[in-house]
Amino acid sequence: MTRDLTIAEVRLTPILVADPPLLNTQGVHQPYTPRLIVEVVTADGITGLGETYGDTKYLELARPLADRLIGRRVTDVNSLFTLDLAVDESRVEDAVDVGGLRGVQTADKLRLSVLSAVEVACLDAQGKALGLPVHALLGGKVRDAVEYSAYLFYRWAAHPEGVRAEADDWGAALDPAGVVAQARRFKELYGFASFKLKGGVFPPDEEIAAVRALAEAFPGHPLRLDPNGAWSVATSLKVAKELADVLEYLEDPALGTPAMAEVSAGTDVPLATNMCVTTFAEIKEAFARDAVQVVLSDHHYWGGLRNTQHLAALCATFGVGISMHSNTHLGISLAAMTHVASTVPGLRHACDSHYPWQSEDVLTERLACRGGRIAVSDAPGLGVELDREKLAALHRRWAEDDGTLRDRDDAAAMRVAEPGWVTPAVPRW
Ligand code: GKR
Ligand code: MG
Repeated sequence: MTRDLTIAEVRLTPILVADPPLLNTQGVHQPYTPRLIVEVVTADGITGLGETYGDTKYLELARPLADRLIGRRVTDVNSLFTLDLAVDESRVEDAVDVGGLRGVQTADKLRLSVLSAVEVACLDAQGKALGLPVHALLGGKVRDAVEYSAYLFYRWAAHPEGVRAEADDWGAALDPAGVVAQARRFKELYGFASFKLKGGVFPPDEEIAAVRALAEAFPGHPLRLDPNGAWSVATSLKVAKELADVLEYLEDPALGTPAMAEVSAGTDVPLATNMCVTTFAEIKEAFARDAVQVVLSDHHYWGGLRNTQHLAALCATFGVGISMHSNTHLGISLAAMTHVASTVPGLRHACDSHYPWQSEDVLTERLACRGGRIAVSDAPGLGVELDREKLAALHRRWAEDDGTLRDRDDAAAMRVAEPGWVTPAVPRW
Protein backbone atom coordinates (compact mmCIF):
# COMPACT_ATOMS: atom_id res chain seq x y z
CA MET A 1 0.00 0.00 0.00
CA THR A 2 1.32 3.47 -0.83
CA ARG A 3 1.24 5.77 2.13
CA ASP A 4 0.69 9.51 2.02
CA LEU A 5 3.56 10.77 4.17
CA THR A 6 2.72 14.43 3.71
CA ILE A 7 2.67 16.40 6.94
CA ALA A 8 -0.91 17.51 7.52
CA GLU A 9 -0.62 18.80 11.07
CA VAL A 10 2.05 19.72 13.59
CA ARG A 11 1.18 19.95 17.27
CA LEU A 12 3.47 21.75 19.70
CA THR A 13 2.77 21.23 23.38
CA PRO A 14 4.88 23.09 25.94
CA ILE A 15 4.85 21.42 29.34
CA LEU A 16 6.28 21.84 32.82
CA VAL A 17 7.76 18.70 34.34
CA ALA A 18 8.49 18.13 38.03
CA ASP A 19 12.20 18.35 38.84
CA PRO A 20 13.83 17.67 42.22
CA PRO A 21 16.10 20.21 43.97
CA LEU A 22 19.29 19.09 42.20
CA LEU A 23 22.30 21.34 42.74
CA ASN A 24 24.85 22.48 40.19
CA THR A 25 27.42 25.23 40.05
CA GLN A 26 24.87 27.82 38.93
CA GLY A 27 22.22 27.10 41.53
CA VAL A 28 19.45 24.57 41.88
CA HIS A 29 16.86 23.08 39.56
CA GLN A 30 13.47 24.76 39.56
CA PRO A 31 10.58 22.67 40.94
CA TYR A 32 9.23 22.41 37.39
CA THR A 33 11.22 22.54 34.18
CA PRO A 34 10.02 23.37 30.64
CA ARG A 35 10.03 20.85 27.78
CA LEU A 36 8.40 20.94 24.36
CA ILE A 37 6.60 17.92 22.88
CA VAL A 38 6.33 17.90 19.09
CA GLU A 39 3.80 15.80 17.15
CA VAL A 40 3.99 15.55 13.39
CA VAL A 41 0.85 14.07 11.86
CA THR A 42 0.80 12.70 8.30
CA ALA A 43 -2.12 12.86 5.87
CA ASP A 44 -2.63 9.16 6.62
CA GLY A 45 -3.00 9.91 10.31
CA ILE A 46 0.36 8.60 11.50
CA THR A 47 1.76 10.61 14.40
CA GLY A 48 5.51 10.97 14.97
CA LEU A 49 6.82 12.18 18.33
CA GLY A 50 9.72 14.45 19.19
CA GLU A 51 10.88 16.33 22.28
CA THR A 52 13.25 19.20 23.00
CA TYR A 53 14.07 22.05 25.36
CA GLY A 54 10.92 24.04 26.12
CA ASP A 55 12.09 27.50 27.18
CA THR A 56 10.45 30.49 25.48
CA LYS A 57 13.27 31.00 22.97
CA TYR A 58 12.75 27.46 21.61
CA LEU A 59 8.98 27.89 21.49
CA GLU A 60 9.29 31.17 19.62
CA LEU A 61 11.26 29.39 16.94
CA ALA A 62 9.14 26.24 16.87
CA ARG A 63 5.83 28.03 16.26
CA PRO A 64 6.61 29.58 12.84
CA LEU A 65 8.54 26.41 11.90
CA ALA A 66 5.45 24.28 12.58
CA ASP A 67 3.46 26.20 9.95
CA ARG A 68 6.21 25.71 7.38
CA LEU A 69 6.21 21.95 7.85
CA ILE A 70 2.69 21.51 6.53
CA GLY A 71 2.78 19.99 3.04
CA ARG A 72 6.34 18.62 3.39
CA ARG A 73 6.93 14.88 3.66
CA VAL A 74 8.25 13.18 6.79
CA THR A 75 10.87 11.56 4.57
CA ASP A 76 12.36 14.97 3.68
CA VAL A 77 14.67 15.14 6.65
CA ASN A 78 17.83 16.54 5.00
CA SER A 79 16.05 19.60 3.66
CA LEU A 80 14.70 20.44 7.11
CA PHE A 81 18.19 21.68 7.88
CA THR A 82 18.20 24.04 4.91
CA LEU A 83 15.11 25.91 6.10
CA ASP A 84 15.89 29.51 6.77
CA LEU A 85 14.70 30.07 10.35
CA ALA A 86 15.03 33.60 11.65
CA VAL A 87 16.29 33.70 15.23
CA ASP A 88 15.73 36.71 17.45
CA GLU A 89 19.38 37.48 18.27
CA SER A 90 18.47 39.02 21.61
CA ARG A 91 17.50 35.49 22.65
CA VAL A 92 21.00 34.18 22.06
CA GLU A 93 22.89 34.97 25.22
CA ASP A 94 26.59 34.41 25.36
CA ALA A 95 26.39 31.51 27.76
CA VAL A 96 30.14 31.22 28.12
CA ASP A 97 30.15 34.60 29.87
CA VAL A 98 27.58 33.49 32.37
CA GLY A 99 29.17 30.08 32.85
CA GLY A 100 26.36 28.28 31.00
CA LEU A 101 25.99 24.55 31.49
CA ARG A 102 25.74 23.51 27.85
CA GLY A 103 28.45 25.57 26.20
CA VAL A 104 28.26 28.39 23.74
CA GLN A 105 24.86 29.55 22.56
CA THR A 106 24.52 30.49 18.93
CA ALA A 107 21.55 31.13 16.70
CA ASP A 108 22.44 27.97 14.82
CA LYS A 109 22.48 25.84 17.95
CA LEU A 110 19.07 27.22 18.86
CA ARG A 111 17.76 26.30 15.41
CA LEU A 112 19.25 22.82 15.62
CA SER A 113 17.73 22.26 19.06
CA VAL A 114 14.28 22.85 17.59
CA LEU A 115 14.88 21.04 14.30
CA SER A 116 16.15 17.96 16.16
CA ALA A 117 12.71 17.43 17.69
CA VAL A 118 11.15 17.62 14.22
CA GLU A 119 13.76 15.24 12.81
CA VAL A 120 13.02 12.70 15.57
CA ALA A 121 9.25 13.09 15.03
CA CYS A 122 9.70 12.56 11.26
CA LEU A 123 11.81 9.44 11.85
CA ASP A 124 9.22 8.12 14.31
CA ALA A 125 6.47 8.68 11.74
CA GLN A 126 8.54 7.08 8.93
CA GLY A 127 9.25 4.08 11.13
CA LYS A 128 5.58 3.67 11.99
CA ALA A 129 4.63 3.95 8.31
CA LEU A 130 7.22 1.37 7.24
CA GLY A 131 6.92 -0.94 10.23
CA LEU A 132 10.60 -0.32 11.07
CA PRO A 133 12.30 0.83 14.26
CA VAL A 134 14.14 4.17 14.16
CA HIS A 135 17.48 2.41 14.55
CA ALA A 136 16.82 0.58 11.27
CA LEU A 137 16.23 3.92 9.54
CA LEU A 138 19.62 4.98 10.90
CA GLY A 139 21.38 2.00 9.39
CA GLY A 140 20.62 -0.56 12.07
CA LYS A 141 21.65 -1.25 15.62
CA VAL A 142 25.02 -2.73 16.52
CA ARG A 143 23.90 -3.59 20.08
CA ASP A 144 20.62 -4.72 21.61
CA ALA A 145 20.84 -2.58 24.73
CA VAL A 146 22.48 0.73 25.58
CA GLU A 147 24.33 1.24 28.81
CA TYR A 148 23.55 4.26 30.98
CA SER A 149 25.39 5.72 33.94
CA ALA A 150 23.86 6.77 37.27
CA TYR A 151 23.66 10.55 37.33
CA LEU A 152 24.36 11.56 40.93
CA PHE A 153 23.57 15.04 42.17
CA TYR A 154 24.13 16.87 45.40
CA ARG A 155 20.61 17.76 46.39
CA TRP A 156 18.35 19.05 49.08
CA ALA A 157 15.65 16.83 50.54
CA ALA A 158 13.01 19.22 49.26
CA HIS A 159 12.53 22.48 47.42
CA PRO A 160 12.42 25.50 49.76
CA GLU A 161 9.43 25.78 52.07
CA GLY A 162 6.48 27.55 50.57
CA VAL A 163 7.46 26.66 46.99
CA ARG A 164 4.92 24.57 45.10
CA ALA A 165 6.72 21.34 44.19
CA GLU A 166 6.31 17.55 43.96
CA ALA A 167 7.86 15.78 46.96
CA ASP A 168 10.12 12.71 46.68
CA ASP A 169 11.71 10.39 49.21
CA TRP A 170 15.34 10.55 48.07
CA GLY A 171 16.40 12.76 50.95
CA ALA A 172 19.32 15.16 50.98
CA ALA A 173 22.76 14.34 49.54
CA LEU A 174 25.20 17.01 50.65
CA ASP A 175 28.26 15.03 51.70
CA PRO A 176 30.14 11.84 50.73
CA ALA A 177 27.80 9.59 52.76
CA GLY A 178 24.74 11.12 51.10
CA VAL A 179 26.27 10.71 47.62
CA VAL A 180 27.11 7.06 48.29
CA ALA A 181 23.61 6.37 49.64
CA GLN A 182 22.14 7.92 46.48
CA ALA A 183 24.44 5.80 44.31
CA ARG A 184 23.44 2.62 46.17
CA ARG A 185 19.78 3.35 45.61
CA PHE A 186 20.38 4.02 41.92
CA LYS A 187 22.25 0.73 41.63
CA GLU A 188 19.51 -1.18 43.40
CA LEU A 189 16.74 0.35 41.32
CA TYR A 190 18.37 0.35 37.90
CA GLY A 191 21.55 -1.72 38.12
CA PHE A 192 23.85 1.10 37.02
CA ALA A 193 27.51 0.08 36.94
CA SER A 194 29.09 3.51 36.41
CA PHE A 195 28.51 6.71 38.34
CA LYS A 196 28.74 10.37 37.44
CA LEU A 197 28.68 13.04 40.12
CA LYS A 198 27.57 16.53 39.17
CA GLY A 199 30.19 18.70 40.83
CA GLY A 200 31.06 22.39 40.95
CA VAL A 201 28.78 22.71 43.95
CA PHE A 202 31.16 22.44 46.89
CA PRO A 203 34.87 23.28 47.19
CA PRO A 204 36.86 20.67 45.20
CA ASP A 205 38.25 18.89 48.29
CA GLU A 206 34.71 17.96 49.34
CA GLU A 207 33.94 16.64 45.87
CA ILE A 208 37.22 14.69 45.81
CA ALA A 209 36.15 13.10 49.11
CA ALA A 210 32.77 12.16 47.61
CA VAL A 211 34.40 10.49 44.61
CA ARG A 212 36.84 8.67 46.91
CA ALA A 213 33.87 7.42 48.94
CA LEU A 214 32.22 6.19 45.74
CA ALA A 215 35.42 4.40 44.75
CA GLU A 216 35.50 2.63 48.11
CA ALA A 217 31.83 1.69 47.95
CA PHE A 218 31.98 0.52 44.32
CA PRO A 219 35.52 -0.70 43.66
CA GLY A 220 36.41 -0.97 40.00
CA HIS A 221 33.28 0.82 38.76
CA PRO A 222 33.83 3.68 36.29
CA LEU A 223 33.46 7.09 38.00
CA ARG A 224 33.13 10.58 36.56
CA LEU A 225 33.05 14.06 38.04
CA ASP A 226 31.58 17.05 36.19
CA PRO A 227 31.89 20.55 37.70
CA ASN A 228 30.61 22.25 34.52
CA GLY A 229 33.78 24.29 33.98
CA ALA A 230 33.84 25.70 37.52
CA TRP A 231 37.56 25.16 38.15
CA SER A 232 40.75 26.90 37.13
CA VAL A 233 43.39 24.95 35.22
CA ALA A 234 45.47 24.57 38.41
CA THR A 235 42.50 23.26 40.40
CA SER A 236 41.54 20.89 37.57
CA LEU A 237 45.07 19.48 37.53
CA LYS A 238 45.07 19.04 41.30
CA VAL A 239 41.76 17.15 41.21
CA ALA A 240 42.94 15.05 38.26
CA LYS A 241 46.08 14.10 40.17
CA GLU A 242 44.22 13.18 43.33
CA LEU A 243 41.60 11.09 41.55
CA ALA A 244 43.73 9.71 38.71
CA ASP A 245 43.46 6.12 39.96
CA VAL A 246 39.66 6.04 40.07
CA LEU A 247 38.33 8.31 37.33
CA GLU A 248 37.06 7.02 34.00
CA TYR A 249 37.12 10.66 32.93
CA LEU A 250 36.88 14.19 34.24
CA GLU A 251 34.11 16.14 32.53
CA ASP A 252 34.53 19.85 31.70
CA PRO A 253 36.77 20.63 34.66
CA ALA A 254 37.65 24.04 33.18
CA LEU A 255 35.73 26.29 30.83
CA GLY A 256 36.50 26.41 27.12
CA THR A 257 38.91 24.75 24.73
CA PRO A 258 42.12 26.67 25.64
CA ALA A 259 41.74 25.86 29.36
CA MET A 260 40.73 22.26 28.64
CA ALA A 261 43.79 21.90 26.36
CA GLU A 262 46.04 23.07 29.20
CA VAL A 263 44.47 20.60 31.62
CA SER A 264 44.70 17.82 29.07
CA ALA A 265 48.39 18.51 28.52
CA GLY A 266 49.04 18.13 32.24
CA THR A 267 47.22 14.90 33.03
CA ASP A 268 46.63 11.40 31.72
CA VAL A 269 43.05 11.41 33.01
CA PRO A 270 40.80 11.59 29.92
CA LEU A 271 38.68 14.74 29.62
CA ALA A 272 35.08 14.62 28.43
CA THR A 273 32.93 17.55 27.37
CA ASN A 274 29.43 18.73 26.70
CA MET A 275 30.54 22.34 27.00
CA CYS A 276 33.56 23.14 24.83
CA VAL A 277 32.60 20.95 21.85
CA THR A 278 28.88 21.42 21.31
CA THR A 279 28.84 22.42 17.63
CA PHE A 280 30.65 21.18 14.53
CA ALA A 281 32.48 24.53 14.35
CA GLU A 282 34.21 23.86 17.68
CA ILE A 283 35.62 20.47 16.71
CA LYS A 284 38.66 21.53 14.70
CA GLU A 285 40.40 23.56 17.40
CA ALA A 286 39.50 21.18 20.23
CA PHE A 287 40.70 18.07 18.40
CA ALA A 288 43.81 19.78 17.00
CA ARG A 289 44.79 20.84 20.54
CA ASP A 290 43.86 17.45 22.03
CA ALA A 291 41.65 19.34 24.49
CA VAL A 292 39.13 16.52 24.89
CA GLN A 293 39.22 12.76 24.66
CA VAL A 294 35.46 12.10 24.84
CA VAL A 295 32.67 14.20 23.30
CA LEU A 296 29.26 13.89 24.95
CA SER A 297 26.71 14.41 22.23
CA ASP A 298 23.30 15.83 22.94
CA HIS A 299 21.13 15.06 19.94
CA HIS A 300 18.97 18.10 20.73
CA TYR A 301 21.63 20.72 20.22
CA TRP A 302 23.76 18.78 17.74
CA GLY A 303 20.73 18.76 15.44
CA GLY A 304 19.24 15.29 15.68
CA LEU A 305 20.05 11.63 15.39
CA ARG A 306 21.76 11.70 12.00
CA ASN A 307 23.98 14.61 13.04
CA THR A 308 24.89 12.59 16.12
CA GLN A 309 25.99 9.81 13.80
CA HIS A 310 28.05 12.32 11.78
CA LEU A 311 29.64 13.52 15.01
CA ALA A 312 30.39 9.93 16.01
CA ALA A 313 32.09 9.33 12.65
CA LEU A 314 34.25 12.45 13.09
CA CYS A 315 35.19 11.41 16.62
CA ALA A 316 36.13 7.94 15.38
CA THR A 317 38.24 9.45 12.61
CA PHE A 318 40.25 11.50 15.09
CA GLY A 319 40.46 8.82 17.77
CA VAL A 320 38.20 10.74 20.15
CA GLY A 321 35.62 8.83 22.21
CA ILE A 322 31.90 9.52 22.12
CA SER A 323 29.04 9.18 24.56
CA MET A 324 25.85 11.09 25.37
CA HIS A 325 25.10 14.16 27.44
CA SER A 326 21.77 14.53 29.15
CA ASN A 327 19.68 17.30 30.53
CA THR A 328 16.26 17.03 32.13
CA HIS A 329 14.33 15.07 29.51
CA LEU A 330 11.47 12.63 29.19
CA GLY A 331 10.98 9.24 27.60
CA ILE A 332 10.63 10.41 24.00
CA SER A 333 14.15 11.83 24.08
CA LEU A 334 15.47 8.85 26.01
CA ALA A 335 14.05 6.53 23.34
CA ALA A 336 15.66 8.68 20.63
CA MET A 337 19.01 8.63 22.47
CA THR A 338 18.80 4.87 22.86
CA HIS A 339 18.06 4.31 19.17
CA VAL A 340 20.94 6.45 17.95
CA ALA A 341 23.34 5.16 20.61
CA SER A 342 22.55 1.62 19.47
CA THR A 343 23.85 2.47 15.98
CA VAL A 344 27.22 3.94 17.01
CA PRO A 345 29.92 1.27 16.79
CA GLY A 346 32.52 3.12 18.89
CA LEU A 347 30.34 3.85 21.92
CA ARG A 348 32.52 2.72 24.82
CA HIS A 349 31.26 4.87 27.69
CA ALA A 350 27.88 4.53 29.37
CA CYS A 351 25.54 7.38 28.38
CA ASP A 352 24.23 10.00 30.80
CA SER A 353 20.57 10.37 31.56
CA HIS A 354 18.65 12.55 34.01
CA TYR A 355 15.56 10.39 33.34
CA PRO A 356 15.53 8.56 36.70
CA TRP A 357 15.06 11.96 38.36
CA GLN A 358 11.94 12.64 36.31
CA SER A 359 8.99 11.12 38.16
CA GLU A 360 6.62 12.34 35.43
CA ASP A 361 6.45 11.43 31.77
CA VAL A 362 4.11 11.83 28.82
CA LEU A 363 4.28 8.16 27.81
CA THR A 364 1.82 5.37 28.55
CA GLU A 365 4.76 3.33 29.85
CA ARG A 366 8.09 4.52 31.23
CA LEU A 367 11.27 3.19 29.63
CA ALA A 368 12.76 0.51 31.84
CA CYS A 369 16.42 0.39 32.81
CA ARG A 370 17.67 -3.02 33.95
CA GLY A 371 21.22 -3.99 34.71
CA GLY A 372 22.14 -0.38 33.87
CA ARG A 373 20.88 -0.89 30.31
CA ILE A 374 17.90 0.13 28.24
CA ALA A 375 16.81 -2.39 25.65
CA VAL A 376 16.72 -1.08 22.09
CA SER A 377 13.14 -1.25 20.86
CA ASP A 378 12.43 -3.14 17.62
CA ALA A 379 8.86 -1.85 17.48
CA PRO A 380 8.01 0.53 14.64
CA GLY A 381 9.31 4.09 15.10
CA LEU A 382 10.68 5.05 18.50
CA GLY A 383 8.57 2.32 20.11
CA VAL A 384 6.89 4.65 22.60
CA GLU A 385 3.29 5.78 22.97
CA LEU A 386 1.97 9.17 24.03
CA ASP A 387 -0.41 9.36 26.98
CA ARG A 388 -2.67 12.27 26.07
CA GLU A 389 -4.04 12.74 29.58
CA LYS A 390 -0.58 13.03 31.05
CA LEU A 391 0.45 15.42 28.29
CA ALA A 392 -2.64 17.56 28.89
CA ALA A 393 -2.00 17.69 32.65
CA LEU A 394 1.62 18.80 32.22
CA HIS A 395 0.55 21.34 29.61
CA ARG A 396 -2.11 22.69 31.98
CA ARG A 397 0.63 23.28 34.52
CA TRP A 398 2.56 25.24 31.89
CA ALA A 399 -0.53 27.23 30.84
CA GLU A 400 -1.35 28.13 34.44
CA ASP A 401 2.19 29.27 35.26
CA ASP A 402 2.53 33.03 35.46
CA GLY A 403 5.71 32.88 33.39
CA THR A 404 8.21 32.41 36.24
CA LEU A 405 8.96 28.77 35.45
CA ARG A 406 8.70 28.78 31.68
CA ASP A 407 12.39 29.54 31.31
CA ARG A 408 14.80 27.43 33.31
CA ASP A 409 16.82 29.62 35.64
CA ASP A 410 18.82 27.74 38.28
CA ALA A 411 20.20 30.95 39.82
CA ALA A 412 16.70 32.38 40.28
CA ALA A 413 15.59 29.09 41.87
CA MET A 414 18.57 29.34 44.24
CA ARG A 415 17.65 32.89 45.24
CA VAL A 416 14.43 31.58 46.76
CA ALA A 417 16.57 29.86 49.40
CA GLU A 418 19.52 32.29 49.36
CA PRO A 419 18.27 35.77 48.43
CA GLY A 420 21.74 37.18 47.70
CA TRP A 421 22.75 34.39 45.28
CA VAL A 422 24.25 35.40 41.94
CA THR A 423 25.59 33.02 39.29
CA PRO A 424 29.18 32.44 40.44
CA ALA A 425 31.95 33.86 38.30
CA VAL A 426 34.06 31.21 36.55
CA PRO A 427 36.52 29.81 37.54
CA ARG A 428 34.79 29.50 40.89
CA TRP A 429 37.66 27.58 42.44
O1 GKR B 1 20.89 19.75 34.98
O2 GKR B 1 22.10 20.60 36.56
C1 GKR B 1 21.98 20.07 35.47
C2 GKR B 1 23.20 19.76 34.66
O3 GKR B 1 24.30 20.46 35.13
C3 GKR B 1 22.97 20.05 33.22
O4 GKR B 1 22.40 21.31 33.09
C4 GKR B 1 24.18 19.89 32.36
O5 GKR B 1 23.89 20.36 31.09
O6 GKR B 1 23.89 17.56 32.80
C5 GKR B 1 24.59 18.48 32.15
C6 GKR B 1 26.07 18.23 32.08
O7 GKR B 1 26.47 17.11 31.95
O8 GKR B 1 26.84 19.19 32.08
MG1 MG C 1 28.59 17.88 31.60
